[in-house]
This record gives sequence, C-alpha cells and structure tokens, in this order.
Amino acid sequence: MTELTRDTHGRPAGPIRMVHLGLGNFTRAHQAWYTEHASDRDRWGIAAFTGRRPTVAEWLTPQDGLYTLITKRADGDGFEVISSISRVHPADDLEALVRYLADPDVTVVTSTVTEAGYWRRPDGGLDVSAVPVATDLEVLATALTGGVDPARLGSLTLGTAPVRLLAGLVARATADAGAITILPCDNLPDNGPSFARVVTDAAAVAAPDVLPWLAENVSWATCMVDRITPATTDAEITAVQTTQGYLDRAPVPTEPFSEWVISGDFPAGRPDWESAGAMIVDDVEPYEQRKLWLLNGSHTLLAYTGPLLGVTTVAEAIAHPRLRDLVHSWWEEAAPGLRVPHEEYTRALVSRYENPNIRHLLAQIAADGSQKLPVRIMPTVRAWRERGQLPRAAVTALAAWLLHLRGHGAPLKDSAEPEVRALVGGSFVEDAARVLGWLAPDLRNDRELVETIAHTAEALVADQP
Ligand code: CS2
Repeated sequence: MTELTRDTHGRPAGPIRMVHLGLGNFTRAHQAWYTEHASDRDRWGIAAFTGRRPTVAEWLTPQDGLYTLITKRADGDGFEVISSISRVHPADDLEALVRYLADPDVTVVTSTVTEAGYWRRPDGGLDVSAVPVATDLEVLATALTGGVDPARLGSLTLGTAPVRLLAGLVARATADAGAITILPCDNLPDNGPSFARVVTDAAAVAAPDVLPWLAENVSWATCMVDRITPATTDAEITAVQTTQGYLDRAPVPTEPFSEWVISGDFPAGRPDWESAGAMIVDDVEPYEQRKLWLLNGSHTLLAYTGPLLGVTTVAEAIAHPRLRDLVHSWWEEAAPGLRVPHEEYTRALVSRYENPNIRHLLAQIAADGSQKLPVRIMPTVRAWRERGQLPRAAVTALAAWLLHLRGHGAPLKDSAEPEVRALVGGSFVEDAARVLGWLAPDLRNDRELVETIAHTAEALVADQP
C-alpha cells in the first residue's frame, strides 16, 4: 500500500501565510477546502495547530499535511487530496506559533476552538476566574516582566486559546511584523468581536503595553461557516485504501453542501476565497442567525430528543415522523426572527439531513450543550416570551437537555460538566428552574416557562417507547 505524501500526491506545500488554531475535521472540510480551491492557492500555505488532542498532528505530519476529503453525495463518494495545510503542530507548540506570528508574511489567523474555547463569562468578557485562564495570565504576565524575549515566550506552557493567541500577538508587536486579521470560525454569533473581547481582556491583565498595538494592527473579521462534517471512522480509511490505493490515516468525510460568509478587513491580504465560492458581505449577522437557529438549533433539538426515541443519527431522526414534525415546528418558531428568507434554506436542510451516505451521530452534536443552547435556542425562547407566548418545540429542546443531564441518551460530555450535572437531581420543576436559570439568567423567574419545561420533560419520559 503506498503512503500519502507530497512526493506522489497533491501539490507542493504553499508558503506559510496563514495560521489556524484548533484543527479538526470541520476545518479540513471547510476553510482548508476553500483555500485549496482559491485561484491563488499556491501562494497560501496553512500552518495548523491541533485542538487539545495532538493526534491529528501525529497522523498528518508523516503525510506532509495531506489528507483525503471524501464528499459523501447521496449517490456515492468523491475523493480529493487537499494540499493547503503545509504544516501541522500540536496545540502546545508555542514556539512555532510565536515564530509564525512574528513573520510579516503571515497575515491571517483562522480558528475553530469551539464555543467553550473562548472562556467567556455570561457578559462576554474573559472568565479570568477560571483556573486555566488565571494560570495562563499569570504565566504570561510573569514572562513579560522585564521585556519581551520571543525565545522565552515560545517556551511557555499555555493552555487556553485566547492567551496563546495573545502570546503570538505580543511576539508580532515586538517584531513589528505589521497588520494581521483574525478570523474566528466557530458557531457563535459575532465570533470576531467575541474573540476580540476575550483576547483584549487577556491583554489588559497580562500584557497591557501591547493594547495600543493590538488596536492599530489587528483586524477581527467575522464569519458564518457551514458544512456538515461527521467524525472519521475506519470505514473512510478503508474506502480510501480500496478506491484510491494509498493509506490515509485521517481522511475526512463531509457533505457536498458548503457555505462561508465573511465580513471584515484584511489589510495585509488573504486568499481569494470568493473564487472558491465564499461570500464577502458587510453584515454576517442575518446569515449567522439563519444558520445557527435553523441548522444548529434543529441539530441540538434532535441531539437530545432523538435518543429518547431510540434514534442515533440525524438521517434516522429526520425520517422519524415525530422528530421531523418537531423540527418543522422549531423552524416555524425560529423563522419570524430572521432577516433573510428561510423557505429554500429549510427545504435544502431537509435533504442535507436525509443524505443516506452521511452518518452524523446525534451523540457528537449533543456534546457541549451548555455552550450551544444559549446561542441556538434561547434567542427564540426570549423573543416568544417577550410576546407572552410559549414556543413548544424550543421548550422541548430545553426539556430534552434536562433529561440528557439526568442521564438519558448519550453519556454527558460538556465543558461545564460538574456545574451542569449538578443542575439536576431534584423534582422536575426544581431541575427545570435551575436549568433555565443557568441557560438564561434573565428568564429565571419565568414560572410559566419553568413549569412547561418540567411538564414537557415528564411527558417525554412517559412517552418513551
Ligand atoms: C453541529 C455542527 O455538532 C454540532 O453542534 O450542529 O457541527 C454542524 O454540523 C455544523 O455547524 C454544520 O455546519
């Protein structure tokens, strides 16, 4: 079996001009794919840093950063070798991050650090009381006393994305390497300003001298990203071996649909992503809300209701009459708050969900509900409660999450785990009050809502087959 390397496959590695933080399957199906298809792709190589686990660096480094993207169409698979990632580093390779960011040729940083990776307080500021954040701030502040020494910066151990990025930006300021744009790609409303806020808060504590440089040289762009990308299984590794004749340790399965809507300034340049189909707009919010509420919201709804009915994938869920009706009810509840048309979008969503060739596990989507429900479901709940109405499908999502916390469905996997697990364990009404108070402190005294969540949870349990 041949190996996948640049001697035999793909394009030569492009010069590193972009850094990505948090390399996962999604980035490899999305931002790296857009860069691969940009008209000026040979001029833009990506240096990618993994998320918490370094495994993808271990898989991709022997493959010179190459991997196979498998586009899973309803009628079969398409295979493509993606060459846009020039180097992969474990997340904790701060020496490499500092070196790249101090290089004037590197002008864009993209990131997918997950919702939890921003370390935000409910008001959006950096949660400086969280131990990993406080530790990082202390380490960085101490290293900076007496001036910036890039070698010393690179030798630090920092665990949180905002402080790591800040260390890189401090090195860039010291090297006077010029303007750079940070483009976060997480499923968060206003991801650019959100990331800007936590990194600036970190700077105010650990590196206040760099604040004027940050304000002048760093642009924070915002974007909406979309491509359903399940986790890799052995089936994909085998499919590449049998159809392509080489060994790829980490191919990525994805759907044919893809969307990227970006706004912001790139004064020092960026790849020609429009030529690959990205949309550049003045205001991302309408697209972001449509995607977060209709797609991610329905995903979250299914992630907790599906398992109660014995359903494990999105395709099975959308084929289940009760769950399908629930999704349509949710779309009717969320849509009135949108500023862009949704009919065609939801029609397309149904066929994306029905794709028989995509095995998207509800358990994968169920992770980190504490971060997802507030941005996907709660804006609709809030809008309806302001009018004194009860959005039944949204309430069902909240009730089903409550049951998930109580141990129904897939095992709980949540970055706020000890806290959210402790929300349940009393009566349904007590649990509902705590869950609601945690997700939306402004609604905590809404008795009617609390009781409806509790009754819905009880009914869901009673209805289980
Ligand atoms: C999903 C998303 O896991 C999840 O929470 O809702 O990963 C979703 O598949 C992507 O945002 C699609 O673009």
